[in-house]
Amino acid sequence: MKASARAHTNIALIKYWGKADADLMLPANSSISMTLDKFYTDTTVEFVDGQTEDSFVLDGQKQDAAATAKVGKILDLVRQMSDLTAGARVSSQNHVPNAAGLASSASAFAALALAASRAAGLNLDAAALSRLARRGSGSASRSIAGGFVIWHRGHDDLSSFAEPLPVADNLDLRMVTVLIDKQQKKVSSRSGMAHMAATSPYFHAWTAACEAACPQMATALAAGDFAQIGALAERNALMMHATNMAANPPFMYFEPTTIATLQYAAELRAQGLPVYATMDAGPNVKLLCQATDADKLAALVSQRIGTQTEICAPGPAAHLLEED
Ligand code: 2P0
Repeated sequence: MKASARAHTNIALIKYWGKADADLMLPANSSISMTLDKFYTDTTVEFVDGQTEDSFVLDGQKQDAAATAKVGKILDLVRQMSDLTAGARVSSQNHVPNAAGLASSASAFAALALAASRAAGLNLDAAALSRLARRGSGSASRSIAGGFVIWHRGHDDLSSFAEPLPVADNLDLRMVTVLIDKQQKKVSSRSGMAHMAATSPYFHAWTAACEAACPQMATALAAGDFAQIGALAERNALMMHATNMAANPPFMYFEPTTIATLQYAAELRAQGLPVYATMDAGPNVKLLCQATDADKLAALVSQRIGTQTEICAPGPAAHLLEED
């Protein structure tokens, strides 16, 4: 009745930004991501006979009712699937430093889906785990798989899941995370994407562009075409931010240093260093490069922008940890 699991964070190359169904957490478009080796969440779930309530401890701190209810949504789905009624003790350790400016909901809900389902005696396949993680947070569907991952938009609960994408043997990508602001974001992903979808005249153009970009990105990954991967990713990220700037009222995640970093990436590229930028629902920038350039790029960016950087390689799929 107890299991522990580890899942890694992911960064989208073609983004999920807008829902088709907020209850089932179906996205408005398919998306593609890279799972990162450096950052992950470890979670232990134990269903306790006779316990009626769930409890949730994160990084040693007991969490409030709202955070426990989010975890409870996944636990309830697992209880339905396994005919369990017992409450659960959930304990998580985030190895996603706040300072990295990376979201942890993807790794958190992926680790929870795997640990909770195994603790309940279920043996879900990767697609079923991805669907379960999706119900907690959309991007978590992609953190069940390692390497490069596509989340198929689908049209219902069964058809919306993520799976690994084949990539060329010679493709050795790195993502350099550039810390620009450690503050909690002003507009959460969930509310930002809902507001954009409801008010931005670019919303339909955005989702159509993502649907067109996914097969192009899959082809570029399979071919090991780094320049095409980078160009598609950078353009997709900027397009996502353009949809937000066209919302009513408009909002944006850019800080002055964000722009400086984007411009520096373009400058380095013009000088012959192949690097492309992406960014998510916050001001931090992630730079895509080839493994051979990663150390040099991280050093140059730290020097010019004066911020902390981390070099990430493709990370593994979510997996069970040894029992205590
Ligand atoms: C992504 N992001 O594809 C996009 C790009 C942020 C920007 O997925 O409401 O935390 O829990 O499904 O998954 C962040 O959104 O939102 C996200 P919910 P989630 O990575």
